[in-house]
Amino acid sequence: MPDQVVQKATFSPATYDVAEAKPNWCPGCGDFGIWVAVKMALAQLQLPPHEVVLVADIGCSSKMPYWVKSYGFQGLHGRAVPLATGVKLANQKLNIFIIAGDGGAYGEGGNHFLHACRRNLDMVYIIHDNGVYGLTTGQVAPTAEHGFKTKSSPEPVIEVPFNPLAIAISAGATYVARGFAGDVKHLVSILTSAHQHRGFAVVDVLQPCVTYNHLNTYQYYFQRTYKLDEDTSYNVGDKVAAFQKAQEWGEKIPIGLFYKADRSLYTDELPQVKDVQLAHQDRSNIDISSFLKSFA
Ligand SMILES: Cc1ncc(C[n+]2csc(CCOP(=O)(O)OP(=O)(O)O)c2C)c(N)n1
Ligand code: SF4
Ligand SMILES: [Mg+2]
Repeated sequence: MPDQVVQKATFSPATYDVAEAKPNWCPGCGDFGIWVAVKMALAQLQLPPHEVVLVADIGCSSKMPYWVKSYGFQGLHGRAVPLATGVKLANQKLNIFIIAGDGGAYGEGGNHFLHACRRNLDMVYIIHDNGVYGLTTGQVAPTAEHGFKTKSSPEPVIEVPFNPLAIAISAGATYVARGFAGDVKHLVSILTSAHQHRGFAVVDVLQPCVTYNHLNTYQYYFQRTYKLDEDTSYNVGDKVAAFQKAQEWGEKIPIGLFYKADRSLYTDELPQVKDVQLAHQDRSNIDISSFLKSFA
């Protein structure tokens, strides 16, 4: 009998399709491009669906796990990071992608964002940056440009916009990038390298909301974005240069990898998990009754 050849499982973007359901985003929404890019990146990385967890926030963008065949978990608005932290601490073998909108990530979850950057767990944070609270019909989000008007804020925005990349770099994120939902191929390469990075990877994605944001349109970004990766003189290890680059916005908007650094993971040093992961620890003989009694 000839030797049996064990075929290695191969995954294509279709592996992650959910046959029963199709996304209900508005036609033309940038969320479609990001959804396709996520599935293409998972395939490129050859990640088995049962080893992937999409931990989502609340919002149009955060509906993505409904339409990706993998594990999915949706929490409260602004609270995807702590949920993902719990999942990662329990089982470091899982490949975690946090899916959130700019409102959840930088507004309601802004504090979690800062501390996740300095904590450095091994996961990818994908922020759908559309400048508005899409699901609740277009109120201004933290990245909305100065002077931007919406129906809920007819007076122009007074604040300067939140700068996610500069803040992530200053707060200690070890991988900081920007993609564009209208350039799926480029976004796939960012998401793939973000996952391959050992540490907390922040990927802010420029995402046109065709219904509520008539300023930051596809055309707006097509005219302005350029690829940082094509500038051979740019050094992704130079933190000061990355911070400076993150200030560039207007006539020209860089996309690509801004900053990358190596630092030990939170889980490398956390005594409870550094040798044996929580998911694989023996829980059969744990008696918590005296602990519970202490609350009586
Ligand atoms: C704690 C809490 N506050 C407010 C809401 C209402 N709410 C649901 S989605 C949303 C805005 C979502 O905007 P964003 O996070 O930018 O995602 P998008 O819809 O733009 O993708 C808000 C305010 C909520 N669900 N929970
Ligand atoms: S409201 Fe905006 S973000 Fe939400 S699905 Fe429609 S286009 Fe997309
Ligand atoms: Mg939004």
